[in-house]
Amino acid sequence: LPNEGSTWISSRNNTEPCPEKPSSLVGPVTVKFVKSVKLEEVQAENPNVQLGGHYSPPCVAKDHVALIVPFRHREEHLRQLLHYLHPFLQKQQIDYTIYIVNQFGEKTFNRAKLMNVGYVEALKDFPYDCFIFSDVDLVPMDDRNLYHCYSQPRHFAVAMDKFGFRLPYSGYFGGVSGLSKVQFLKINGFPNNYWGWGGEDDDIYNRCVLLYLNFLFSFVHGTFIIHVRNPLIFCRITLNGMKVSRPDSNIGRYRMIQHHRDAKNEANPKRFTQISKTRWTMMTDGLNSLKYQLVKKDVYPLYTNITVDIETP
Ligand code: UD2
Ligand code: MN
Repeated sequence: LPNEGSTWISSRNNTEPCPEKPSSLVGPVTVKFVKSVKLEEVQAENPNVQLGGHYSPPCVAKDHVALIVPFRHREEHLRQLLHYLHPFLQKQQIDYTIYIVNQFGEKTFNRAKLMNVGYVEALKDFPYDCFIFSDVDLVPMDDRNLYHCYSQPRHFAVAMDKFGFRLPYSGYFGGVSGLSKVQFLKINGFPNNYWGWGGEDDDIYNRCVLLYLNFLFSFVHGTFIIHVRNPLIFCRITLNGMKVSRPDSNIGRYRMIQHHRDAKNEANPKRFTQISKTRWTMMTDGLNSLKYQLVKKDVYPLYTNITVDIETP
């Protein structure tokens, strides 16, 4: 692994910062899931990707991105994702590594907890400052949708084919999202308690905006006076307030590989009550309460695999 003798070769003898908008971008890219993909082919097509699924552009990138994918039994989807994503990210001149976080065993799936594990384990390899969380079955259709971090938590997958290329509701945060390390720490990471399908993305959305709402709330209820009298508190709360940022819907376009609901990922019946309580649960459920057993970590040519036992509800 990179921190053990550092096997990654930095192409940064160049000290030029990467451009805001690389000239290699073309806009819409064709995404078709027709033939099945072989990993050897993807490897041959991407000679500049280094062991573990790492790439450094020939310029100094703004952030170091860990791209984290929650995973179990979706091998064909993973091959498609790697086939499209590696060329996409290199064209964008992103400094990145792809992490596949594979849930060990056959118990109920937990997407958000796997993403927390990805965050913690990636940081053991390298001091990443940006984390992008992506479903394994979502492929971006426009290379201007830049996979780096923004001044606010980013929701990338705004226009998916399965929702008629529109945002299904204004608080939607599913599919692909990205937070800087600072933003991720502010919200105590993601929830660990959403077992099965659904709700965890809304909880994450709540975590991001509640800090902001909490500020407005105290503003309305007069605590604001105290905040004004005590500029330290005022500044702290104001700075914590976050909003979600998004690309234009003509740029944030995605195709999802069609699939059925997986076994052991049935809809979580508790999700509605859970979402209504984020405000009270977020500071005790998250990164600070994360427990798991690492089963194994392997570096493959196109990605780093983390197999993890996240136990059961
Ligand atoms: C939607 C959201 C997703 C998440 C989910 C609710 C879209 C495109 N995505 O996905 O972000 O909020 O609802 O939990 O609307 N996975 C596996 N193996 C499994 C089960 C899940 O690898 O057995 C992973 C995989 O990365 C998959 C993701 O979890 O893409 C989400 O699961 P899904 O694709 O079955 O759910 P979907 O498409 O409704
Ligand atoms: Mn899906």
